[in-house]
Amino acid sequence: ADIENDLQHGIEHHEFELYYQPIFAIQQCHVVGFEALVRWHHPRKGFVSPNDFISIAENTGQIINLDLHLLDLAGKQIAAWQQQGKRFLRVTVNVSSRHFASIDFISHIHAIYNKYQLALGSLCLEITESGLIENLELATKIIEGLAPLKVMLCLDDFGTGYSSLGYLHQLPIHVLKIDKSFIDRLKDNATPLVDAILSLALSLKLDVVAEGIETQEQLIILQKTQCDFGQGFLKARPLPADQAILLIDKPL
Ligand code: G
Ligand code: G
Ligand code: NA
Ligand code: MN
Repeated sequence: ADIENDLQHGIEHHEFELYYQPIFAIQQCHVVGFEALVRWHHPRKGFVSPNDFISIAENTGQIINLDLHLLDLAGKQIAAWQQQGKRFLRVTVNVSSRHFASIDFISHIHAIYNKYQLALGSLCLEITESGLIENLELATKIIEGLAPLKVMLCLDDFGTGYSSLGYLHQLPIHVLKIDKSFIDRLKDNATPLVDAILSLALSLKLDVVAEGIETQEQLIILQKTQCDFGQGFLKARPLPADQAILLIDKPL
């Protein structure tokens, strides 16, 4: 209940900040965008990790308001970078799959685009696979409603959830993010599992992001595959916006 009260207070008092972790092209390592990751500067507890409040917010339903607040922050930041003349970057925001249970989500996203005059394609939404299956029909409708804005959809933690193969081709998604647990196991050569995910993505015409690249060895292995994009502490951690934007002008 503590966190529950604090969450609402925190939204109203601007205690949440988005950090931005670069996503880069796997071959040349130039930055193509960022994943936004929330940080909570709690007045009494100090820094609170998302792991300590996202699941609580999911359970209380406050995740809806929190995510919409964070989407607004991301929209404001994207607009600021666009006005500063920064080159096109796509920002990926994590959202709860709960949003895909209500058609209202379409108008919320349209409102953010209008408010900040965002360029088409500047937003990507990242969701976990399990939530989408539960709402497949409505989720499809919602994603179609976002298509005029060229909002992209990325399936997070791919490979860890349900066996996705049966419905994957039905989902109007654009990007698969290979879960870090598969990247951790990359040694000597690309593992069969990563190869399988890559060929699946290729046949479904999905982009692939390898998440959690921590070693040069992992990067080199991935550079020998068809993987498009990477993300991980090897090249860059999540950073405050003003530090993250300094990384876009040369390869990481
Ligand atoms: O960097 P990391 O500790 O930031 O993130 C931990 C977890 O919190 C991840 O599972 C991530 O997907 C989730 N997360 C981070 N930011 C957000 C957010 O803005 N909204 C939601 N729903 N989840 C987030
Ligand atoms: O659930 P989701 O995949 O959105 O969570 C992303 C989380 O992974 C964030 O907490 C982010 O900080 C973290 N992360 C990103 N890159 C790395 C990495 O290279 N190593 C580790 N350990 N965590 C990472
Ligand atoms: Na994520
Ligand atoms: Mn992930």
